[in-house]
Amino acid sequence: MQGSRIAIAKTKQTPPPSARRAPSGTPAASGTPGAALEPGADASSEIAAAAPPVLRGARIIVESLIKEGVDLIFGYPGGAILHVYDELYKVQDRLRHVLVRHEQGAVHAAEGYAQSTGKVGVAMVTSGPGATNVVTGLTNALMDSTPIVVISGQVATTLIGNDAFQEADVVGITRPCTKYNYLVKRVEDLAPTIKEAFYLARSGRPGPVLIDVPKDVTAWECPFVYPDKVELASYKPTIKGHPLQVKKAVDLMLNSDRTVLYIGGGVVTSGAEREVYELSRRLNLPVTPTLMGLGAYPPSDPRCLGMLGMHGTYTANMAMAKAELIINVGARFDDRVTGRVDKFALGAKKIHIDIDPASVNKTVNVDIPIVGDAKHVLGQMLEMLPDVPPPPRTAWWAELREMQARYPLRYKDRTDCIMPQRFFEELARLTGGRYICSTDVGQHQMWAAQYYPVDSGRKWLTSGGLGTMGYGLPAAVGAALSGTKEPVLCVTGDGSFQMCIQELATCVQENLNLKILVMNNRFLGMVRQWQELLYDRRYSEVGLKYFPDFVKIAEAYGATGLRAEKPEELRAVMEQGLNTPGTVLMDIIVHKETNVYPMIPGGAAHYEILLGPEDDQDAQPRELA
Ligand SMILES: Cc1ncc(C[n+]2csc(CCOP(=O)(O)OP(=O)(O)O)c2C)c(N)n1
Ligand SMILES: [Mg+2]
Repeated sequence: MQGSRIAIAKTKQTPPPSARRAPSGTPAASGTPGAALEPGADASSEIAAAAPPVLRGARIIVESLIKEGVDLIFGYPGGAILHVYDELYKVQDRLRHVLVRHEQGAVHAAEGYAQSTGKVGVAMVTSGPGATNVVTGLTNALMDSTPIVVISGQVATTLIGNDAFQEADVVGITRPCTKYNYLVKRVEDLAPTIKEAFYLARSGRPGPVLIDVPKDVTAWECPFVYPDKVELASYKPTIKGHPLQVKKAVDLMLNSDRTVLYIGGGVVTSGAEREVYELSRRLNLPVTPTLMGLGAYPPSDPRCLGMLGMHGTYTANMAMAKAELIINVGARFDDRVTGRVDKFALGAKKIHIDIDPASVNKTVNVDIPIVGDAKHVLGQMLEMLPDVPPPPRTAWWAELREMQARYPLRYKDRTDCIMPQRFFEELARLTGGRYICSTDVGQHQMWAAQYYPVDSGRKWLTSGGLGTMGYGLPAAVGAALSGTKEPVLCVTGDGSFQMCIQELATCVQENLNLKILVMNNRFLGMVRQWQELLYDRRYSEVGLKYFPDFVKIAEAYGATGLRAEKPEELRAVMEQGLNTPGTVLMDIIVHKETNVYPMIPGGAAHYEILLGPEDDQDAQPRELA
């Protein structure tokens, strides 16, 4: 985590203090933000006409957001951010605010919006508890390289450090979980800071940026000019790969047989799907995506080995263990992928393409590091490749095909209860993987990753790095508000769903076309699985002894609730749920004690992968709750 935060040397140009005006009294009195700009007026035309309009800080914030092209923000108001909410009220026709029910929901919604659109997601919260509630979301976005900007209110500059009401050291608290953060103490700094924040959030390795704005700064006035560029001498992300490194990598690729293309979320971020496909096609390379890279390569393509990692396919993991060359594009050798690092892919040379220099040689030393944007670097590689037919790699493919035939993803279906894998197969069959799908964290997430054939990286929303239970529903809210016409799926667990369940109100309030599928195993299933396998079945606090009736909860919030308990009900309930307009919750009761396989236990090597029992040993469900 330490390496994730960027260091920036500041050379900021700000207008002279004389440009600043004293606050013009009470919030009510300062409600008209500079005579030059009436509510709803277009600041840009005013600016072009004459001297810049004098606006109060709150108005500068909303005008700056509009200048950045933001038309939707997620948030929750409070005292310290009141001036800004007052301005939001006046620009409703240009900047839509969606009221969530918890600030964590606002940040995850901004993440879901960002992930599904490629744009920067924005959240706005008040000081103190409002701001501390965003810490999980910021950390989640940092780990998964999601571009978001969070604006938090702060107590007035005169009160900072006084233990004032709803004061928290938000810059201190969020320093390790943001790509960068700011405390803005002068109204003149607001517009340049917002410009810079958006640039930092979306450039290089994207990530979360927080801007903490004291209440008096939002009341002060100054001329509003939105900068048209950002100059940061010490922050210049490398886009183009070093030509010599690229050449070395291409030579190695051309001279290696047992090669694997290992792709991560960076492929989605840089929009390098086509280049990855081309590289795989022209070199006849097997491809394995990480959890974050799902959708970046067509799952039905014969060269796709399926997901890699702790619950990845046997073939994908063993391909890494047996490879002589691994080409990592936009992934970060996460421990869920490498397993035991000192035993990881010992026979393989490694090429690593990553835009973040801090991610290179961090956990795994590589032979050819290439810092640069994945799309750009792969483009350089494709240009260097000779125009010859793809190499057959006959022995390598034969070995991989044999593994695939021997150890496919499999499970034993049952007639007396719904097997979790059956749930996902049915969902895949009904949707073809074409809908945006968010997940929560746990067994359902892994089965979704294994069975939901998502056809684009931007349609797959999951908390990979942090593994945040509670992410799924608000992330789906953000995606559903991104302009998609199709339904958005949220696959969640009975535990995870209860972590941000309050966002059901946001779904109904916004009349979202959202289909929530609760894979209800009455357990914190993934933890139970570990306790079963690694703690001799001592189930410690993983059986949800009380759980509410999710159908009634959905109805209480004004959504539609459906339930399937028997295998013969599954398809009909899913069909009905997917075809019912608005927000629908499907409570799917599945077998309680099924495990996700394959599984590489934490700290084990790839070759220590555990396979599922061919015959289901969970045939007799054990009651524990
Ligand atoms: C906020 C948070 N707390 C705790 C965990 C640890 N954890 C990982 S998976 C899991 C169980 C999730 O249960 P559920 O949502 O029902 O999913 P299932 O595994 O049963 O599919 C827990 C507690 C976590 N990932 N996130
Ligand atoms: Mg569960």
